[in-house]
Amino acid sequence: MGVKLYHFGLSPFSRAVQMTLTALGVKYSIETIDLMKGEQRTDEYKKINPRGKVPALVDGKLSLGESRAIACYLCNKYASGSKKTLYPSAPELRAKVDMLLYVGEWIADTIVEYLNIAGVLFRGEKPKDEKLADVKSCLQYLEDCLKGQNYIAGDNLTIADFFAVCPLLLLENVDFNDYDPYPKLKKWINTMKSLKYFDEINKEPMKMFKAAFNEKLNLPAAKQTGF
Ligand SMILES: N[C@@H](CCC(=O)N[C@@H](CS)C(=O)NCC(=O)O)C(=O)O
Repeated sequence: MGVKLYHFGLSPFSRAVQMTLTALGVKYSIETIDLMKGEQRTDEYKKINPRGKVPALVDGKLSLGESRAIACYLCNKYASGSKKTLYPSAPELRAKVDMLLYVGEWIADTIVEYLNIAGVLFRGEKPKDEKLADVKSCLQYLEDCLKGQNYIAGDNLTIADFFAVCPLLLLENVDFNDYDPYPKLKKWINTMKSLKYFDEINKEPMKMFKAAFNEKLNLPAAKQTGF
């Protein structure tokens, strides 16, 4: 039956799982669940993920929701050789990655709240400028993590990096490109962008996001950043 990812490209959680699958070299198929059309709410999809959220994964008889649980499962099952560092087994290293996966949820929630994505796309609202300070706290947190190390959980690339970078892309594809106060973060984002599978997973969805979001906001071309 193989591994199947239920996916929607605009979802940072979904793309982080896709990056995990690709980094591990797992063969998988994709079924798009179009959130814009409400496909996550069908009875059929709720049999796969009763929460009605993307992503979800089916691997044989296992159906799994929750992106971080999915990424950890994939590493536990499929990582071999040098790929094991994506989710290290040494308790101290793993604890750090686990912690940063939870932090990744805070980062994603904070960015999504600031951008007010559903409000902008569906209700004619604007981003919540008053939440920008919270976003900056997240950026500073990551900047501090990167002190003396190349990746957020240490010297190796881990799944925590995928879960941190994917929501940040939403930000920079709207109006935020001011990484000057965060030089280590800027370098890390460029390192992430240089991964050979980065563009194939992120580029097209982010173009779509940027076009849809900026059109709703009527942003002048000069303010449009990102890819
Ligand atoms: N904690 C969940 C969150 C998943 C989630 O919120 N997914 C969003 C897309 S980013 C979704 O499916 N939203 C559709 C909805 O709420 O109807 C995870 O990490 O998988």
